[in-house]
Amino acid sequence: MLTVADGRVVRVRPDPDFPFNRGQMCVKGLATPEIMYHPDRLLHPLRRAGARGAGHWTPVSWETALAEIAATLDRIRNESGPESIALGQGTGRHHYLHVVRFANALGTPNWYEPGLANCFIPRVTVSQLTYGGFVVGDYDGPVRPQTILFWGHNPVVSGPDGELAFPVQQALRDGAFGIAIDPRRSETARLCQMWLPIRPGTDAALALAMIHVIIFENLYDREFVEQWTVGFGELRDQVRDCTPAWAEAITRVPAAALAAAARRYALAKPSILEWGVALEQNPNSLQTVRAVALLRAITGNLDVPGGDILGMNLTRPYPVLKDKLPAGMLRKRLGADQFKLLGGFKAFMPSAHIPALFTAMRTGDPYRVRALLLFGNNPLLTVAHARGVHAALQKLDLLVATELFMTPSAALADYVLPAACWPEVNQVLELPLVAANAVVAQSKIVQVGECRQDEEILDDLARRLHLPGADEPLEAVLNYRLAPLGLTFEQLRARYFVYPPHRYRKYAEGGFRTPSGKVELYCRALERMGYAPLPTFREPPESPVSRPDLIAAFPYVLTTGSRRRQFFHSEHRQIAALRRLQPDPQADLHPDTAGRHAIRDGDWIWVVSPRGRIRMKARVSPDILAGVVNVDHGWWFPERGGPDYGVWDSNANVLTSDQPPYDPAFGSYQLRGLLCRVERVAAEPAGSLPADSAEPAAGDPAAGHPGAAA
Ligand SMILES: Nc1nc2c(c(=O)[nH]1)N[C@H]1C(S)=C(S)[C@@H](COP(=O)(O)OP(=O)(O)OC[C@H]3O[C@@H](n4cnc5c(=O)[nH]c(N)nc54)[C@H](O)[C@@H]3O)O[C@H]1N2
Ligand SMILES: Nc1nc2c(c(=O)[nH]1)N[C@H]1C(S)=C(S)[C@@H](COP(=O)(O)OP(=O)(O)OC[C@H]3O[C@@H](n4cnc5c(=O)[nH]c(N)nc54)[C@H](O)[C@@H]3O)O[C@H]1N2
Ligand SMILES: [Mo]
Repeated sequence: MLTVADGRVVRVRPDPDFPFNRGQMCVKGLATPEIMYHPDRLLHPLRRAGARGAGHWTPVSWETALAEIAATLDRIRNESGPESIALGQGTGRHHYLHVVRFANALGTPNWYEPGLANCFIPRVTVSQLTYGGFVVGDYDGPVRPQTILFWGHNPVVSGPDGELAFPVQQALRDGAFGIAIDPRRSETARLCQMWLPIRPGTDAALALAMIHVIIFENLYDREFVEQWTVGFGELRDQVRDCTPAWAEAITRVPAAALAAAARRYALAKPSILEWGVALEQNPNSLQTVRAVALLRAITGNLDVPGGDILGMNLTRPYPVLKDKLPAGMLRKRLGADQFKLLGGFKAFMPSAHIPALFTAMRTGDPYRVRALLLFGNNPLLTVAHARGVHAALQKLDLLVATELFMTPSAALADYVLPAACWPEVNQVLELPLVAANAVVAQSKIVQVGECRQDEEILDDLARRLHLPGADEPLEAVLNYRLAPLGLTFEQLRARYFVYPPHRYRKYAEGGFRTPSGKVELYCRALERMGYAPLPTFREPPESPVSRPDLIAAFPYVLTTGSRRRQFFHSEHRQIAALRRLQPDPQADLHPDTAGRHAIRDGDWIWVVSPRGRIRMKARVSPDILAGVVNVDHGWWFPERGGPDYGVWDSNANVLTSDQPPYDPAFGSYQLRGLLCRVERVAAEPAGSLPADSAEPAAGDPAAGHPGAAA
């Protein structure tokens, strides 16, 4: 509930009658007025004055900015083809599909988002291939879940993709048995009865062993398996040797605990399986997500009350103008030939492969990418191998960033355009994402500065470039989506949300929406594309097992990016109410690990990977598997000023690599389960950094191959 006085939002509080958060709200939501009216908020379009990245800007009118940007885009598309113009956007924001719509209308296949291959697309695609639709936990139904298995997922803090933080805590309070598979005893794991600390990057092995226990101890749902699955015999053969002892040696999860978790999940039903992004940030993402996905099916927990339910898909798909992208352009999509489930015909939401796209910007291979339009994305912080990203952005003829705040990435732009914040935006939201069991109206209630919502900016550019669809107002798009509900956007605004009762076991009517009409334990569609039809485990390419040559220099396993309650990725570092909750970038390590280097809780440490080093504050506690180091991602320091805002000091993506091998289907790279070492930072005045802190540890700054230091 927003309180508005004199055209300003003065207070944001949770609505006790809203079914999704039930009168509770996260700290970031409560801080909305501070975000909206922060003195650093961008309020007017800016044009670069002087050298790129030098930090000099001239305020210009919208008319000037958009006319100049459109003219440059028009010239570039005529000279080099629309594929030389790329679009970048951030994670699932209101304007997400409008960016895709603009890209298709412009005729460029090259848009990206730093999630996708490394976030959500593997889960969505695997769900579609395996069960014919995306699934989410059923917390609001007539039956309470008995067991909740949290796998690489910390929804108490991250609450992602379905506003999960509150219903999850309620279900655990109501007596559901919680199991957490996580190298850290996360905020969620602390509410669980079982915590299985796992070596990062080895989740597929654990899942295969759980399937083994469930099949060979006869704990599976025989009736469901017989009637509603294909390939059970093949799956049984596949996991025959994946014993708990085999998995213990790989994952470090004790065999007995693993078996106990499998029994509990299979027998104390209904069970929800909450899976997180940790399963996708490794180069075996397809098979890791597949292995975990099959657990739901063999235990009969699909689309039952209190289990994992198939989405209701209440709205029509967003009109992204897919047919406007010329057929020849599909072949030009960077990375699409290789990563078929990311960029190919069968992909859920075809996009470019980020490493291929940034390489093309940097080197012109296989063709030049000359312009990049960012809509809510801070790639210097959120894309792997930040130094390569930096080199790529420097090469562009045109970089435009639409943003709430100046960021290290926006600071390199030619134009920076002020975006609207959420209370300044009209959209239709589906909750949860992709499942769309509910539909909510997001309404513009105030105007701040000259800020415009991203969709409007895109439509304005589309009109100037005479693109198809440009004349359709946003409201018409929203009305089209809402048609199945018999509502217009104005009517939805008046009602606020639609949340009908769930229909369970929808498959009983027409079968699952897969080629066989059943759950595909054995997936022929994958086989036809050249991918393994049954899940497999592969050791991460950079790990103590794969790279024994690196162990002496990099003895610990590094995982990056576990979410913190007070920040959203690279956002909010300038918001005092949130920054106060965590002033410094944090690295978690076990007392055994810290003890070897005389590191105490609160010390500043270097975390060093084969590609570079970052400075973090040590948090020493037994709530993490010994030998694992977990670092925050997204850190920069608005208070240090431009042009680079300390982007090289504590940025986890200085440590990561964008080099192969990738997941063969999605092109995912490794952000979890890399190698590192830790060192104490010698005493120094607070806030200052040694001059060499920006130096990469080894190799060519734009190379970043895991072997570069070997
Ligand atoms: N090492 C490592 N890297 C990671 C991850 C990890 O775990 N480890 N996680 C990855 C994942 S899963 C994701 S999804 C990505 C996220 O990557 P991004 O989406 O790029 O990250 P954000 O910092 O959330 O958002 C970028 C910018 O959007 C701006 N913004 C916010 N709202 C709006 C809006 O409405 N309009 C516009 N125009 N701008 C807006 C913010 O000010 C911010 O600067 O990061 C990925 N990167
Ligand atoms: N407050 C806040 N909420 C957010 C976001 C945010 O930035 N801040 N980002 C949003 C986005 S885009 C996303 S994708 C989601 C992500 O939210 P989640 O899916 O919950 O992902 P994370 O918190 O990144 O990681 C979940 C857990 O995985 C553990 N982990 C690390 N490596 C591994 C591994 O190899 N295996 C296993 N099993 N566990 C591992 C971490 O310790 C962590 O506790 O959060 C969304 N919600
Ligand atoms: Mo994400």
